[in-house]
Amino acid sequence: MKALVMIAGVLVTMVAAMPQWAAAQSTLDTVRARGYVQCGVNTGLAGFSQPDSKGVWRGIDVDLCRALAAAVFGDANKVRYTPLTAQQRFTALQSGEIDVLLRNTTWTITRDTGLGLNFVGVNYYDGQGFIVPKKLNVKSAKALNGATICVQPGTTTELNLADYFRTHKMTFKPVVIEKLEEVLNAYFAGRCDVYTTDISGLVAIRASRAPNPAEHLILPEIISKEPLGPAVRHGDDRWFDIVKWTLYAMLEAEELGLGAKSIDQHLKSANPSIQRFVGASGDIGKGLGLDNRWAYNIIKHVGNYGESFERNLAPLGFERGLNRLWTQGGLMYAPPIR
Ligand SMILES: N[C@@H](CCC(=O)N[C@@H](CS)C(=O)NCC(=O)O)C(=O)O
Repeated sequence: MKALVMIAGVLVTMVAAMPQWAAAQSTLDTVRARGYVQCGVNTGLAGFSQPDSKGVWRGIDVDLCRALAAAVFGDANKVRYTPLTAQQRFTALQSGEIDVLLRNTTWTITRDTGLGLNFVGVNYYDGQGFIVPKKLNVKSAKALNGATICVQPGTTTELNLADYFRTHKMTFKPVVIEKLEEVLNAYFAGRCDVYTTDISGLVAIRASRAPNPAEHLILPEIISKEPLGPAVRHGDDRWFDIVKWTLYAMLEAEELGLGAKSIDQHLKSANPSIQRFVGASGDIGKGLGLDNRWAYNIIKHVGNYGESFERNLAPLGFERGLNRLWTQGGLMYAPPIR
């Protein structure tokens, strides 16, 4: 009897410890065994993740997903995408349907501590704003008292909106619609006076979706901090490291002046930072459980952060702003790759 109780006790302890252990081992192994990275992305937001006219996904979130595939497989095409609304995104990560959430998601403490996930870093520093048709003749968010406002549920947007109006002792009528497509139809059809989301979303939508972009004004107020970045599951440390350093490799490459076209010319560079980066010296890739050419592969096949920004966001009218490198007055700063 005693022996039985003891065995049961040991079993219970093992099972209790298992999810941690399994998660710590598994995502990199799962990705390798499966042969591709499954990324949770937007349902389609220009500049971040959106299929082009040929059905090829493009955007800075897509580039980060491709960079992960390049780091793991040496092939940026070993990726698949799961389009997710704001409300679906965290469940998809928790359930294991996706390996990483790369979908303009704001890093907040409650998401970090309450949802069983870990934010990896920031790939776009943003803030929330408002867009209005110019014909309403509104020049400031402070003049929005009583407005009808379109917003998506399950977002920080919804919460900041309520805070902002309460703080400024104003009222508003929310029109809450889950799907981006539908909320935009509502705004462009005049079912709400205002649409609110991250300013990146407003800039992208005005450039890519407005029948006439010049008819819409993004108001000057930035009402929140929205650091957007990838998230992985809690207890998935090895995978967490890989996603984190993939993002940092893209930033570091920009700082080192290494781009998709130029990196091959630097393979024999005498600069020790570049030698480590391209895997010519040291065992940095091995430390991540990857090939030593992991970072070279990212840059060769996808490019550095600045190149991704130029390709995806600059054509929509985005400024680098806070997303400049720290050496150029921005917030983008990668810890040393050494
Ligand atoms: N950053 C905010 C908002 C993110 C968000 O979902 N924004 C909307 C508007 S730009 C969006 O991406 N919609 C696209 C979709 O639903 O697929 C958050 O993390 O809650």
